[in-house]
Amino acid sequence: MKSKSLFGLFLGGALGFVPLASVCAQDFCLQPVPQSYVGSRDSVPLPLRCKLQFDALLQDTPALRLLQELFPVQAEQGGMSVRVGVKGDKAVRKFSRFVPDKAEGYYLAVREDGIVIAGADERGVLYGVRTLAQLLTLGKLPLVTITDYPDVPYRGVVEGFYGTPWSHEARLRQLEFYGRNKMNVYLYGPKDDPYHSTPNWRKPYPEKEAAQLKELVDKAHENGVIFYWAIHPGQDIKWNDTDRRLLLEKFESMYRLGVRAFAVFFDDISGEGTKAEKQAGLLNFLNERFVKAKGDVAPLVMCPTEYNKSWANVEGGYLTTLGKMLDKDIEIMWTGNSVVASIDKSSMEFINPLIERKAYVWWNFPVSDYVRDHLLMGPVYGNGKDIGNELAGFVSNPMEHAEASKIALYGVADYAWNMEDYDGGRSWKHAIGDLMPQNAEYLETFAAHNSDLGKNGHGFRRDESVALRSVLDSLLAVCRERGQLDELASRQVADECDKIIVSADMLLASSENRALVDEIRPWLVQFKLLGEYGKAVLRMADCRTESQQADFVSLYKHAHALQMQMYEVDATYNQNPYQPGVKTGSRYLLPAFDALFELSVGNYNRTHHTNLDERAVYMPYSLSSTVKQLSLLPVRRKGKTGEVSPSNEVIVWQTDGELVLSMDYARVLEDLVLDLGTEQVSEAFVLSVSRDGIAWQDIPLRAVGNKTLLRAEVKGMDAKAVRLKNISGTEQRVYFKRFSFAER
Ligand code: 14T
Repeated sequence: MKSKSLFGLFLGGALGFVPLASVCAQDFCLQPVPQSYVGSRDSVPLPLRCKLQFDALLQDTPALRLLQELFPVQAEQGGMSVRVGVKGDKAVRKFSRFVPDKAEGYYLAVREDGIVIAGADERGVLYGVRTLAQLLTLGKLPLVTITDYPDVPYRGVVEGFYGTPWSHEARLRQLEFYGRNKMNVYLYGPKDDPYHSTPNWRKPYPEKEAAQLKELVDKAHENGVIFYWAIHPGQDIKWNDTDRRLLLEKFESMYRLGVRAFAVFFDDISGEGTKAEKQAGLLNFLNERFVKAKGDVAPLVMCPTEYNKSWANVEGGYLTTLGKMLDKDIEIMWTGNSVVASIDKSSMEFINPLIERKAYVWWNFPVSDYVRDHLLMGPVYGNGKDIGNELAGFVSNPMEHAEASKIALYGVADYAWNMEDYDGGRSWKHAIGDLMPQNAEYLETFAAHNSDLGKNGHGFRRDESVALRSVLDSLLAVCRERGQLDELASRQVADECDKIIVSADMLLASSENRALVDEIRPWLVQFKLLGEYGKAVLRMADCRTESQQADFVSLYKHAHALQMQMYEVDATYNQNPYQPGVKTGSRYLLPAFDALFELSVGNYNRTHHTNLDERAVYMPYSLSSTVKQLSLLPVRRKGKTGEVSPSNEVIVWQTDGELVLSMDYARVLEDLVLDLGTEQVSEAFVLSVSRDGIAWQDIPLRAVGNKTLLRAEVKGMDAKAVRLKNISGTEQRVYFKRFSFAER
């Protein structure tokens, strides 16, 4: 089917067929890109009336309802004939041999005398109609033959992040979006829904929540999306008959709401719940007693406790046991080589043999629950395009910002449908055009500079500001060498700053996609300030002549005022307890502007023997650690308090491993608290303070209340550095929930 494209396209060119590229140009693209598209230059006027021909079984299906929406006026005579059906149906029997022999595949032909849509199954028919709907948005209907099917059987989204769950309205919009983009799965598993997880997984939903879930189930069905309801019972499950029964009852209550697909998540738990034999026993029980017994329930999906290679203890046998014991029709999720990772051939070759089936990939992108001050709005890239055959499913874990996540989700839909033809940059542009057609140019500018995650515990980074990066580099290089601005580079950066300001204003004022603008508003405000700051520092760096030098101090003050406003936005909005604040352009733009600021002030100070503060970012604390997982954690400061950003990973802390927080000069401490999530900390670890960074004094740790929070008696001490060290002589497994301190 693939090789046709090239051959068919070249040959087609001579015969008047147009290649795929022309149906996927700037302005129009079938989404997701079909496997095979053969078109001619000819088209017919959009049919106003049509004569629908279908078998009775199609009567009450989403495919037919959509078709009736597309052609509201039906005609017995004179209209265009539209034949539609599942392979084998009478209406499309003549076309059986053209239908791809793949689940959810379809054959769509538009001819002068009529349209044919023949699906391999019911969802295939719906997808054929979806593709036709896209063609109908063109001014004329092109004469085409499309043969299409997905590379990955299950494609979609797992709402599995920590943080504020999506709103009901956001979910309804998502389900429509998945339908339009041929995604067939939505796994409902928000970590902060108490009825999904501990403490309330055993209880049925209250009435209001239940009614909303039912509405979601119906919406999913109408859009050809399988609504998976997931449960996360592992933190306190008892491996006994009572909990088995309670699980069955909960599933029954969800079944009554219309749910016909279930998942069980065992991620991010510790203790009894993590045992492979017990998990497999329970899942097989549910498979037999519920899924099989009902007969109309989709295959079970489970998320294992060791859900990525870096946590997989192969000798320990957890995954092998699941692979052997779990019924073969139960899907097993997998995030790749680490929690957040690109998925490639070798990652699939590692996991599939272990679990004796194709892994169902849970891709942790664009989830931002560990970098909540950033927006991840860049393209989807980095996953292998040769793994279509190794996957049972590919689902994306998104941001708590539902609309903003759609850029990445559009890319995931495109990728999982047709990997070989996937082009991340192209898909990204089309996603933006789909979200805000009238403001695409502005949204693109915003998204281009809001892609990276910043420094984070998972070490996962994304490209950002791609088009401007080399310009910024040369601007800085020339400025460092010659103390002046490269004119061309400076003009390009100034132009981009103008675009940034205009984009922020246009988006802030736009009502084209209010839900999106509401989600990203603080970042838009910050973005505009960033553009203004960029222009201000360019003017500072441009002050060469004597007369201009007189202006320098006022330009300096303006840049400083903008720095303060950016600090204010960062300290005011999005104040979640994990990564509070609002970061934008943080990978290249802001650092480049800060560097330019510092260079200019330095130059000025030297020539004028002045003492203006050269620091663009005032960050008195820095962190170093011999514990690998801690060494990447960012440190932040707000007012007089500082903290190391918490991690939700289990930290493997080797003996003698230490974490050192250093300050620019000795400061008087007021308080210091830490929480490693366990109670044995005071024996295994020692906290020390140093006033010079050389000699250390050990400080006792005392429990605060009866929890795992500890306080160090540091009040009034001079500290240039604080150190936490594992002195137990053995490896410690702890959490890193809190490490914060206050200065006097
Ligand atoms: F189930 C998994 F596949 C998974 O990825 N679980 C969580 C997920 O809910 C979360 O959104 C995602 C990104 O933070 O990563 C997992 O959460 C973690 C990751 C950790 F490294 C929870 C604890 C961790 F230590």
